[in-house]
Amino acid sequence: MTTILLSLGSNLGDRLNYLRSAIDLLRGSRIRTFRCSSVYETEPVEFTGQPDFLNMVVAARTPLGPEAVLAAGQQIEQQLGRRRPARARTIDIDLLYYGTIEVSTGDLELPHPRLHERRFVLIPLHEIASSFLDPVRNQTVESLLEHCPDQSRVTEFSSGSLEPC
Ligand code: PH2
Ligand code: MG
Ligand code: MG
Repeated sequence: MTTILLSLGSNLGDRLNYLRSAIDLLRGSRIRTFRCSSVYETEPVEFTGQPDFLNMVVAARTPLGPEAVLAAGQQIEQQLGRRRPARARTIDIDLLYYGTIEVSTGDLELPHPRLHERRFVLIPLHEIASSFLDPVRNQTVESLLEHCPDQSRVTEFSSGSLEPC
């Protein structure tokens, strides 16, 4: 079993319900969530002219390898009606960390290469894993957040965990 951290985001339709459904479906694919951050409403980063996102981070344990986690996430995105390449999405599931492993292949880069530049990731991540040590940047999440240059708006949308967590 490996502990993983995932970032979830939605900016289309019933956003809160898509987050909730994604957690349910993860649990049904051998990705057992055990800790969820609060839900945050966040200004789109890089994508301008898009609706606001709801974002959260979840910690899970899984027997699956990193490629299988990625595939499970993509399957859930499809099940929840995500249409590529549109930028607005019902659900986006990104693998931030798979334990402390470092991977760099075509599809998979771990830790996630841009997480330290994104407040919409770091703020919920900090809520549930502030002392986690990023193996590549050799800094805790706490320190990554402190040094993050991003100033985009991130506000608490609902405190406490979503139902299935
Ligand atoms: N995801 C992106 C790009 N920009 N901005 C916010 N606020 N939240 C996201 O989840 C997000 C984004 C790429 O997946
Ligand atoms: Mg993403
Ligand atoms: Mg993604």
